Amino acid sequence: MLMRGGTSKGLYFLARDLPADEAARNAVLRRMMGSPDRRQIDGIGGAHPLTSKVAIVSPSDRPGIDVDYLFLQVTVETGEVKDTQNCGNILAGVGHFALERGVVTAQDDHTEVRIFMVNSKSVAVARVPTPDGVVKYEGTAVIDGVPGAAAPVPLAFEGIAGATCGALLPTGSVVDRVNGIDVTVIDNGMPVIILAAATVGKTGYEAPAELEADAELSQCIEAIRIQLGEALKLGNVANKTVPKVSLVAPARRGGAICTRTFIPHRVHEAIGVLGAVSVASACVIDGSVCDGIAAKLDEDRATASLDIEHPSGAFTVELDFTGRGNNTAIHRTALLRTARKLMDGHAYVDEELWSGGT
Ligand code: NQM
Repeated sequence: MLMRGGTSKGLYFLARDLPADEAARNAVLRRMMGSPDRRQIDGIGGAHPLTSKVAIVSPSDRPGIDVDYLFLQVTVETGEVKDTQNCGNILAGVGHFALERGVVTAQDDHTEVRIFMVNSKSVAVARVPTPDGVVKYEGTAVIDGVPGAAAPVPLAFEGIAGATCGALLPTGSVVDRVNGIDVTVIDNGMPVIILAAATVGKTGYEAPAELEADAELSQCIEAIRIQLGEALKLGNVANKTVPKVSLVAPARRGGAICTRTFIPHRVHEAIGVLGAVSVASACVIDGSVCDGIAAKLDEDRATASLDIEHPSGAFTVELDFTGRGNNTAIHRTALLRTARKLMDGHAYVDEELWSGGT
């Protein structure tokens, strides 16, 4: 099934419909998407990292969990298939897909689908509208970065802090200095390196294409990523999709903070779901790079609803938290997405790929 999940688009499969062998599965997926090729002309991928994504869904045997969701990124230019990151946008369609395929039984009005996110070994709960037991896509919810309106899908997350790097603040510090630039490294579901746009000579309000065209900036960001990748025990991240890098600046449209996010070699047209959650989390941590740039929160705060501005609008993240600075703990994260079924059918790849050919 081809679905839009949040501001991304991808192919959704039941695990049993793909080859069990990982190499054969990846060969099928890259061929189906049309990679390696910048235009993905011989496949159904959308020729951008945000539209070259895959969700693999299976019934779960974990207690209290309905389905397991494995996210795979098919790298447009190289055809590599990577499972190193999670994706909260594609996640937005997983509940609908599981209901459509009969893996989960619809309740009346809405169905809560409990999803184990295999990449980050953490749990998300999607509240899918199912009036009269039928998945509903039409509605009045609007998310920035997607034209029009659709049915709302509230998502809540459990246990996402440190999902990839082991701790909310994986370096153990609220701020680190790398190559002379202050950064906050944070992992609340997605490892993100945050730096003030001004420290790399940017306003933070540039268009994604303008940032992508700046070779000097790309080199500077990549050098920081590579150094921190080693420090975070992620190995050589030159060829990995994490950590992401967000440049932050004061909000311009009444939100909490403004972002431009490298994912990491293209600049996001909006911001990833868990990427936004990680930036929002840094906004509630005293002394982080966001402190002094983000809108001030009340002193005795324990919850926050933060509008994370991005190139195509803003993304609202709700957080419940305790503690301050290095001792901050985030207990609840919730947000709103929409998703839409676009197409359901057969995609064709060379016969021999199904049996393990490359
Ligand atoms: O951060 C893009 C997207 C994403 C990831 C990326 C995402 C997330 O917008 O949870 O959703 O950062 O590669 O799909």
